[in-house]
Amino acid sequence: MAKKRALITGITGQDGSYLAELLLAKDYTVYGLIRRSSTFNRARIEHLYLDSMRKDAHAAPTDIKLVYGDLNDASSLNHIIQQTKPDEIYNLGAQSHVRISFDVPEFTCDVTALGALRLLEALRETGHQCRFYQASSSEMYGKVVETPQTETTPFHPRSPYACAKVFAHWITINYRESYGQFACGGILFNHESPRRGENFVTRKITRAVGRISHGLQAKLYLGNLDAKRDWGFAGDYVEAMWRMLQQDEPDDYVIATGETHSVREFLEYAFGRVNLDYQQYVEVDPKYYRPAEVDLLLGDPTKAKQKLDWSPQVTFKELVEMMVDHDLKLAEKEARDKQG
Ligand code: NAP
Ligand code: F7E
Repeated sequence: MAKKRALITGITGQDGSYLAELLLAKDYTVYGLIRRSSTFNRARIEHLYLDSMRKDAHAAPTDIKLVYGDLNDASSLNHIIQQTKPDEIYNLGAQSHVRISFDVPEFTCDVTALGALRLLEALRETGHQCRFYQASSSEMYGKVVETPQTETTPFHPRSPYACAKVFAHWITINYRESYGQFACGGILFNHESPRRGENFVTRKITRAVGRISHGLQAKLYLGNLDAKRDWGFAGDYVEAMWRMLQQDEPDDYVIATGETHSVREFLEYAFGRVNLDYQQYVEVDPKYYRPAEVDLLLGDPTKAKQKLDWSPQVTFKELVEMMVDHDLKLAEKEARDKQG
């Protein structure tokens, strides 16, 4: 049987890197869309990319290829689809930072909302048949109208990012209904890992725990400590994305743990891991507040459990420990390098 081919947008991001690993382990040929950057930004996938060039006869080669394109550039998407002929497309590319989306709303919508449309249109125009995954988000629930949130909970987005995701989600459904496109929306609640971007709250906290423990940082400045999120592990969540595209019929699914915790609780666990009291180190800086906040998210993953046989494997406590332990090592190295 011919190898399956997958195209991942956002391959340089947290989820893209875990998904690439998963698909390579399943013997896919993986194409990753990368955009031009003035600095090298492939740290999360470097190990995979270097593996693919390894000459060691004993090492299994990985089949990953990076192609230049941009979600803001329709012609590049058309070209890449014709060139790579994927069986599956995972659209993970986005300007994904909620607070920053208030600073760059137009750019955020261009990439995050219209980027999805451009990809779907590229499929329609080229006539290329393939399965499509859209990275939808729990941020779409925003000012929640019910708890827990399910696939049928109405959306009330609270940021330009969330509004863009609502558009991308609905245009995905629209192309499914209008053109029979096999297109799925994965409504993923927050998921984190040691590869999480350092300006998201979990990683900001665990990086600070590492650096404070090694005397590299004195204080941690944060915004709203009372916000509650349903936090899972990114490695578990990319498995759900893949499972959605292996079903007989396309559908939308909530992917979540079914537990919610406040930023404050995250702080307690993270600083507790190194026997420190977070209250001695954390200060609130209103510059991290958002013009409109999402106070509480809690997902109900029952449908994913029943139809995809998916459930999260890593608990909240294990996730915090995994991230803190990783960032302690990173800080240890930073401290060593500083000493020369
Ligand atoms: P991330 O780490 O911020 O990665 C975003 C990716 O999108 C990066 O590879 C980035 O490339 C790429 N990108 C940005 N602008 C682009 C453009 N114009 N053209 C092509 N690629 C572009 O995000 P993540 O946490 O992995 O999340 C993956 C997806 O899931 C995103 O769509 C996010 O909105 C969504 N999501 C995330 C969560 C979560 O909790 N992590 C929850 C629900 C949904 P560069 O490296 O070049 O910047
Ligand atoms: O904020 C509060 C902040 O930026 C979580 C993205 O992946 O998940 C992510 O969006 C909470 C918010 O994630 C700071 O106000 C306090 O209530 O880590 P975050 P997010 O906004 O939930 C969803 C599902 C996505 O789809 C997004 O792409 O923490 N908070 N103090 C802070 N947040 C940040 N970033 N920095 C602070 O200093």
